[in-house]
Amino acid sequence: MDVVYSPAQTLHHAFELDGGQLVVSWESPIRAVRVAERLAESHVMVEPDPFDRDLAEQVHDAEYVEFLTLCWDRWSAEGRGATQAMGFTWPATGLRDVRPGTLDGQLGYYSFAADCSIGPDTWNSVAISAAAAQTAARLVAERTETEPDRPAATFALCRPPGHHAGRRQFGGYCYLNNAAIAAQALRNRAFERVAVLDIDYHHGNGTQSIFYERADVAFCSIHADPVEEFPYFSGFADETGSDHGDGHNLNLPLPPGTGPSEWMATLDRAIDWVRDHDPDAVVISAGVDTHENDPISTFKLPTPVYPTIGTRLASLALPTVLVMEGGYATDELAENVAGLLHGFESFG
Ligand code: SP5
Ligand code: ZN
Repeated sequence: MDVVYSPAQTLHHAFELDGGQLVVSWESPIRAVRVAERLAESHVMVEPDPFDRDLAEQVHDAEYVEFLTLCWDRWSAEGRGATQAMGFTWPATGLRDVRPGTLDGQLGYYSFAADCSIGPDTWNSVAISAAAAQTAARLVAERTETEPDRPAATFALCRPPGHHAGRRQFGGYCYLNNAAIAAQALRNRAFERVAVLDIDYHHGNGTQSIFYERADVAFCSIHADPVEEFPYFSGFADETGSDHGDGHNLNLPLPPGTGPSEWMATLDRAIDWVRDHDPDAVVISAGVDTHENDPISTFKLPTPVYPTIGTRLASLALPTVLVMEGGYATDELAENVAGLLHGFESFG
């Protein structure tokens, strides 16, 4: 399969509040560098199309996208360019969800976590990362038209990741929701029903919330139980969708420390659920922070399991956009991602 990626996605770097201190983010540019180097040995690398802002505004509020584009300029115009922009107060329960006029107020209004800052290159990398997902969806749509009997698949090497970003909230290292953008792009083509299957270690709260009331995009996530793990306030098993989306959301939380046999059995449940929804195309939120050496996660998947995961995903036999999400074990990341793709490609 082709890989969509631009080196401009490495320009962004951020800080996160961890253990009471602002530190360099685990979500480092080296992640993309290593994965791209590795995949270039075995795959055709494609440059992303120009960022489609109208498409992004189908899954994000236009005012939020505008905020992201201008945030750094406003921050540096206030003379604060020596640090990165980050909120410090949020409209939590009991407070009013009103949009403030000042930058500090808006940074809180438009985010939900202090693990995600905005610097001089953030918007550039974020837009190009989203464009990688958008382009992968276009390639899958076009290939499905020319070869309808052979399920097309493309890998969007997204960095920064996207699945925590909601309609108007950044957080969890995510600013624009790449997987949601890919799913919407597929919907805008010939695909009537799309399923997003999220295998990142963390719950894809942003993707869930974007599609929660919609029947045309189903969402299923396997992740660490939010009772114990980020994002804490979303990802419980009783979140099943609402309004038109009722029954179109499935969360499969697992305890910290979950190992490969339990995780693979859960993947089989997720795949059965997706198949029951009979989608025309699928988006995989492909995080590999489930790996046993991941520095911020607790699952225990060993490297040799990723090809098996890829093969199972391919057994859906559907047009597929794979979107990279998390994965912070920088020494093993490229091998795990390559293994996932090779396993996918070996199916059939
Ligand atoms: C896309 C994605 O995987 N986002 C994850 C965001 C998680 N942010 C909170 C991380 C808290 C990490 N605490 C680590 C303690 C290890 N010393
Ligand atoms: Zn994650």
